Amino acid sequence: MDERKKVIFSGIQPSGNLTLGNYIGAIKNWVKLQDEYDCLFCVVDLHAITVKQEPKDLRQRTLEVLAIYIASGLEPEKNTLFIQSHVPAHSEGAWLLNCFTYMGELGRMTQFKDKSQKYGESISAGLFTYPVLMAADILMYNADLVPVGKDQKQHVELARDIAARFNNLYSPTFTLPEPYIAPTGAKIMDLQEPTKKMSKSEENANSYILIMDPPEVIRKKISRAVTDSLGVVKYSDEQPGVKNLMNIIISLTGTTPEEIEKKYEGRGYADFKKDTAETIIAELEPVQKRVKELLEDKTYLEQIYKAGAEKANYLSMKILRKMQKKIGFIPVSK
Ligand code: AQP
Repeated sequence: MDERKKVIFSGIQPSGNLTLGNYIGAIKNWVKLQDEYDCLFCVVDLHAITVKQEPKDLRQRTLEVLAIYIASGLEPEKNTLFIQSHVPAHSEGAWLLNCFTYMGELGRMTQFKDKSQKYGESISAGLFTYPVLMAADILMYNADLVPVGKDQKQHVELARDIAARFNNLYSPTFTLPEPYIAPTGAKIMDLQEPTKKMSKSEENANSYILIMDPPEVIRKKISRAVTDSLGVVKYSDEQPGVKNLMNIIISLTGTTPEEIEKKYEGRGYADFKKDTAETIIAELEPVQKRVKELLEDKTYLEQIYKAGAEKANYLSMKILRKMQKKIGFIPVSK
């Protein structure tokens, strides 16, 4: 019988301060998976530079993301927690995989289409090839499952196609990864435009809740969240703003849409919004406190990312070497 635990890989880019969308759609689900799977969680700093980053901010945010992982409940003893740029096989693997990926495939990626519209002429080639780097992240560990929000499903499917292509061309090398989309919180929406997803790089700060937002800011942002003029708390696609706030409560408390609808029957939106804000605050306050403590103990964080990189380097180099050999590169003699 195969005793090997299934492997999970996932990561978040330190391209901005993390939002409640990242927390609910990614980290909170990861925490639930850490006992059952062999997990690698990475701060994907190489991905972050596909758009312009201030070096000082990038450094600070990279450590903050690691601290958020730990503070949210990812145990360093159970998981491999590391920083992507500390493991060169990601970049090297991405180059090799680039040569097995078609331009047409990359051009069809929704995220690229969205972002290229946003950045126009000054779009980097990195943003175009970003899904190949993501494929390398996943394939360098032969990950079975990749927990992501709905927005990233297409990228995991591309990683699967690239893996299958390589396997068919040479011989079985990669496990074909599958996206793992959690049943709730798969897509938390923008508070101002609830038909688009909440994003950390959005310019309007009222559009998102940050994991590190203080309670008074959370209350203000939720009170300003766009709803509608119907005045009924109902879980309906016709009321995307209300539905989004309900989804936030559902993901954080495990309650059901019916229970929420019943609770606020005939009460309008004021109490509903107030309670939504308090639910978020109750969830985030302990995380924020722990993040601050961790950021004051840089030596501890360093220990974690060094140990994580050591393990990730060992695992990923084995697969990279295999790829190189199959492609026909001459191995370095021992
Ligand atoms: N709004 C969201 N709802 C649910 N899940 C979300 N994720 C992001 N936003 C939401 C999930 O968080 C993980 C990390 O995402 P990422 O930072 O690597 O990239 P992203 O998906 O591009 O996230 P952002 O916040 O929108 O970043 P920017 O603005 O830099 O592009 C992924 O699993 C993602 O699904």
